[in-house]
Amino acid sequence: MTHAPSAQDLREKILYHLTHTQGRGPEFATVFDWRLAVSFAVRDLMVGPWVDAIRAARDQGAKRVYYLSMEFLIGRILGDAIINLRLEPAMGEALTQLGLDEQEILDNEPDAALGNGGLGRLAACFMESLSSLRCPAFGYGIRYEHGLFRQSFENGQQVERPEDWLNQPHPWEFVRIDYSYRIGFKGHVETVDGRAVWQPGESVIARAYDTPVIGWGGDWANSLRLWGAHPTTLLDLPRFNAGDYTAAAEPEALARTLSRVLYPDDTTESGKELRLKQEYFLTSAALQDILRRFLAEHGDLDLLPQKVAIQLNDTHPAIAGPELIRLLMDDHGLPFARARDLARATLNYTNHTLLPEALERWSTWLMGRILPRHMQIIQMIDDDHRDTTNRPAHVGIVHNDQVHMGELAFIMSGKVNGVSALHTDLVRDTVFADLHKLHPGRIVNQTNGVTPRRWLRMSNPSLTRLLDDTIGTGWTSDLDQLKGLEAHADDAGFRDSLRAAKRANKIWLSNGLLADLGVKADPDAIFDVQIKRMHEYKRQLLNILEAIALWQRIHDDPNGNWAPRVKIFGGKAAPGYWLAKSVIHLINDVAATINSDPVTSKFLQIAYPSNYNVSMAEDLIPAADLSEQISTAGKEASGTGNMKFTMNGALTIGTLDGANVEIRELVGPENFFLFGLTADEAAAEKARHGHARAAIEASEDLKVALQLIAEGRFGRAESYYSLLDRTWNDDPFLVASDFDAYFATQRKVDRAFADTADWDRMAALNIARSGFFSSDRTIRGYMRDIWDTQAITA
Ligand code: 26W
Repeated sequence: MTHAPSAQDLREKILYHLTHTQGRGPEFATVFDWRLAVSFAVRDLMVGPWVDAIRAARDQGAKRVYYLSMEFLIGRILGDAIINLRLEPAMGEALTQLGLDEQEILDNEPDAALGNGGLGRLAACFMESLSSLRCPAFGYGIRYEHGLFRQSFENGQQVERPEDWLNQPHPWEFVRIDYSYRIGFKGHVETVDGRAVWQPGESVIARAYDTPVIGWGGDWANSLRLWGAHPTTLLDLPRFNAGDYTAAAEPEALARTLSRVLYPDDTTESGKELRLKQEYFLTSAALQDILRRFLAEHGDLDLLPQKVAIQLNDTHPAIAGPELIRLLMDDHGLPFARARDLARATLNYTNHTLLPEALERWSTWLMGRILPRHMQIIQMIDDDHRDTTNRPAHVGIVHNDQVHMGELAFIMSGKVNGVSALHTDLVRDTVFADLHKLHPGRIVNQTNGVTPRRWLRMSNPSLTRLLDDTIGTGWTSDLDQLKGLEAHADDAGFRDSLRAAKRANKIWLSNGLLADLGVKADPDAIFDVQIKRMHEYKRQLLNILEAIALWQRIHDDPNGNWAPRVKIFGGKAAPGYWLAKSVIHLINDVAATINSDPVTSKFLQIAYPSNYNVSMAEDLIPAADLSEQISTAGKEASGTGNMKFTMNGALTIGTLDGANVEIRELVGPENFFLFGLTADEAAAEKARHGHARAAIEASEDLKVALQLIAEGRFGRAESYYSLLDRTWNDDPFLVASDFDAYFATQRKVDRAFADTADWDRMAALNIARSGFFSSDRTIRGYMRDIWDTQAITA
């Protein structure tokens, strides 16, 4: 960016927008008015680099990256834009001069919660890194009117309410009515002079809404293009005039359902017709827009793979294979084989989960009804793959009247990647073992990463100041520079400053927990944090059972030298996932009993703030001492929260799962609290009949904890009979088998935390060695190994 505006400049720009955009005088302005005025002032500084970036990419005929995702878990935008435009400290000064509280202004912005969890947040981190690396790219998603539901607790149980971030003006988007595409559904396919012609039975308009994504340094911005659904006909006037008002509005209502709400499931495919229509709505609009831009710059379709790289964020946009072939064959007259090769050389697919219930399969009946032409093309792709490879009979896309979207995405992609080293090995050895044998070089690994701008510089100013003072600011765009901290890990002064930075965050959080939840969180206690979606494989149950066992131990020896601990949980359960919801209920019931227990309350407190989201993560992670990454080995594809905690100086207690393996390798096994079965051992244990009961019988602590629940010490025992029954008789995620190891490791954490110098040294080394987990490194890997794209230097 040319020159960083001064506080004076910013104050004038803000007052300009308050008057001219908000139409308010300062004395009448609400926090909302000020927040909009500040946002427009900041946005003005983004549009220049944005327009320049689009122009530079076009003028240089640059290869573009297109990231197709059903989810972008963006969170708030204002704070991140201020950081990336390098507007601090001028913005802080300007707001103070205007008599405004910066945090209050920032907190007034609703989260853009257009995602469920890891996959959606990764997409948002990737967009920020693509801009920070000046890599020409577009993110394509859906402009859901309602993002992930708002969670509240009633009698300790999760209640969902619609989220409506758009019920107020949204300052960051630009509507692009000139970029609108017709999206067809249903109908039938005719053959006209030998070419297939699809006659859709119904259609909607996809309209583009663009949000600039500014990179670090503020001199490049890419577009996040979100599609909103609009009716082809606004109002059925004859019906309206006939007084049938609801029927008259039906076209509008029907169309808008396509972008009305985000599906809140993050591991179980819904199988719902509307979900398939949403996936096609996004994919077709994106591909039509990509081909329009490509053809505007390059006439020859054979150049497509040289100028376009498309990444499919899991199987959700996997219909892209058949859709691109349809557009190339039916609209551009290419023969199948050429269309197939061009599509395969352009498309790439990332797998984010091995959970069988998360792998999308659509019935051939539903696919044939909603997308008749695509069902034909899917069959052509499957037949062609059968005929051009000597694949075993059981391998393929269509079988048992279902279209397997993972296989379709694999077969139609140039590169397929997993999201951590362990996960990619498991992808090769399990879910895609047969296809891996047929296409040995296709699967590559790209271990996930997170953006250090939002997850360190923006959300942890106290640590950021210490880093800047100790090693300069270069780490923000080159995270490997954190390595420079190693030399300071043995310096008591540095360690004290590190502890002071963490303590400042803990005190801030402690005040919030007291005010909002009435929980007394002693800043000298271990802040032990588990924040992520509620799911059995993430084993929040193991964590709360350990809390109950510890509580009992303290009762057995109230004068023991117990390390004070505050357990903090955060996470939503998919509305239909009743078992995860009963774990939420249990955590809240256990908290109610333990927090008010006079014998133990000074040693153990449990806090579960509701409505965990990106903004809450930004508040909790900087204040954490201990990061809970305790999934059953082999189940968490990567994890990204684990990376955020590590670079914020929290130590990890975890299993050898997902990216935990690489975190432990890089920070040093001695600076990581490892426990539990490995992925292979877990698979063997799971196959062992009666493993649950045997493990429980062998663990006194666990048996007591389960007994206390069954006795109704935490709310009504009946609420947990099915949870207890499943744990005793099934325990599919080996909570019982890993319990004692986990309990013992937590006691190790207690002892380690007491040695403040050593703990701080370990924390310093975790930060110093977290450089690898920057999403800049990850994106450079995709650019090198998958997209073959370069950054635009000048
Ligand atoms: C069809 C329903 C559905 C929706 C979302 C199924 C599966 C998903 C996602 C793939 C679930 C998800 O978010 N996976 C997480 O992706 C992260 C980013 O790669 C990983 O770090 C997590 O380990 C993985 O669980």
